[in-house]
Amino acid sequence: MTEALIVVDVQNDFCPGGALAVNDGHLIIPLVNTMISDADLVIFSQDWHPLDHSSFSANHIGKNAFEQIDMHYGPQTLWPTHCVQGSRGAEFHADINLNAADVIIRKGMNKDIDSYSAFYENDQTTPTGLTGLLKEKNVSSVKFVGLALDFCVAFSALDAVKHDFDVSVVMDACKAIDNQGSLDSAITRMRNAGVQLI
Ligand code: VGL
Ligand code: ZN
Repeated sequence: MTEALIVVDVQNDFCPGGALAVNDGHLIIPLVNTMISDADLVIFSQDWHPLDHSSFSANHIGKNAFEQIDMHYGPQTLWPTHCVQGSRGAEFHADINLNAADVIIRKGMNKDIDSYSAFYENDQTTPTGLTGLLKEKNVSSVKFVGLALDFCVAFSALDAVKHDFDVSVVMDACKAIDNQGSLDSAITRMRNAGVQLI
């Protein structure tokens, strides 16, 4: 059986200088590159939004970034405009070993639904196809690294547990946004779900 390394959203907009920068986001890159060179199967996720995406505060009159709104699928945090398809901010950081990626999964393309997880959009039902890919490749365990720990990494890890993969998150190879307690809450949810935090 195979272990997959899932490298979540190591994109310019989540690194210092980017539109939704995660503090010290780029500092994980050397460790992630080492892990990539040791992995059987390497999957990158890429946040990839249209400019009119409903998670952008700019698309809601009178709303600011980091406010919550109610979407048809539940509460949604509004974000600064980030990872717009084809923009420099949406590109992978220049130092990550992109050449070693076996597969790149894009997410967040549907303007009406945000997608933190690399498995499902935030409605929890629209799949990206990643589960099928992992099953077909005989993957039994998945290890997550990347940005941001409290959003896309955590949501992806929680979905992976639901599909009975053996799931771990390498904490030193992640950085968090940590907005309004989001990091503590993500850690608690992952622990309770059986994600190994290593
Ligand atoms: C992410 C917020 C919005 C992430 C993506 O990669 O963690 N967070 N879009
Ligand atoms: Zn996004």
